Amino acid sequence: MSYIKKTDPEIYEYIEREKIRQAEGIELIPSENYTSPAVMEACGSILTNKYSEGYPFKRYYGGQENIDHIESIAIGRAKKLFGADHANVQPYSGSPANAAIYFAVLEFGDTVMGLKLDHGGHITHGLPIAYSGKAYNFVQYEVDINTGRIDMEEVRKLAKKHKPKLIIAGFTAYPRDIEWKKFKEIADEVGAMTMADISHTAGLIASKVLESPVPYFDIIMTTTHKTLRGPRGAIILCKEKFAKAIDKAVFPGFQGGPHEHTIAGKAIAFHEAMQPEFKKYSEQVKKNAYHLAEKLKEKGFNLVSDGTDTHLILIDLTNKNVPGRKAQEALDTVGITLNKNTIPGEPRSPMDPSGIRLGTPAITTRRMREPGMEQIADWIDRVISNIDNTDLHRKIKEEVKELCLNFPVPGIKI
Ligand code: DSN
Repeated sequence: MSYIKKTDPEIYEYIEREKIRQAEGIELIPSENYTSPAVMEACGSILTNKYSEGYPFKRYYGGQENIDHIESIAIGRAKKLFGADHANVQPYSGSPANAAIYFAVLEFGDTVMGLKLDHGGHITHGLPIAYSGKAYNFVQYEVDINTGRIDMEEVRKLAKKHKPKLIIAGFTAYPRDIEWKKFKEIADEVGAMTMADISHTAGLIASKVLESPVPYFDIIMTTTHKTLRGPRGAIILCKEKFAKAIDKAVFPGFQGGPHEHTIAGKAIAFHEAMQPEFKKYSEQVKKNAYHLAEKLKEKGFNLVSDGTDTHLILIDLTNKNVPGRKAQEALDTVGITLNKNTIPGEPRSPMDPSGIRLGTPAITTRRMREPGMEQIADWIDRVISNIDNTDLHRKIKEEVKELCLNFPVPGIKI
């Protein structure tokens, strides 16, 4: 950071502070992780200087003799990691990737099915005020309020009624396994295409800790920075018959020049994810989430769907009489970061919902194990049970810091 320190001390100061926040606090936001120093080197490399509109060996600018190889390696590794026919590694992030997929296979106004946002879906899966919801006719399915799980018979009924052209599965706040094969069967019954958004679980799927949609689904996308632990970005995978349409939709349909420094970071992350160590990591992410969920339940927390099959836990705080925002803010003060979240059938507002969402990808990267999960459940319980006790919060902050210093964050030395 010596150059930043000299050139821009103001920004340097905030990066330093953020470094300390990351090292001394517990990161439970389920969509966050600590990427490796190798990935960060690529993202901060001279590759950021280069324009490379087009695809490997078919570009609109000169000087591509290195970039073409980097992007080809990234494509080859993405295909191998997920067993896909085709990969596009250029999407800047999840939302542009999803918009490009719609642009590739739909006409504006076409009917699409996606999970409703407050039931665990994503803004790009048809939220009425978002681009997806405005450009396409989204029919939103829901989870069963009583079980917190997707009722596949309801999905089938809706599909038969609305005859969507595309069915989306894969979610942002759904703690349970997804029945990919059943989604595909329903799609086949109504002649719909299938799209999986595996942004949250891609690392667990790549490690075969969760089932993959790749054998069944037409198009699969994922961000690369969550359980996959790569740089901030996304990729699209698809069956060969969609390859041309997807590539055309990403560039020039939706994006201009690809970010080759990030693409190099993606290639490195895919290589890391193919190592035996990453499989062990993914297994532990799932074990930690299960253990944390069980400990939270013992302390009287109501979990949506009563548990988790993944890295993610959604708590309904209604019985604790503490709204999600207040819980998030109090936990922030002790150095435990998570996010307030809507619960299925949310009676409150998205800015102050009934729940909180947490997960284990980042703490597992720090090598925390089951005893750490017990400690974290205990802190969450003490903070939420004593929501206004700032003296206790100060004491817990010190305990959190002490534990964190025994579990270094990759790439952070303090
Ligand atoms: N923002 C991501 C998440 O937190 O799940 C989804 O885009």
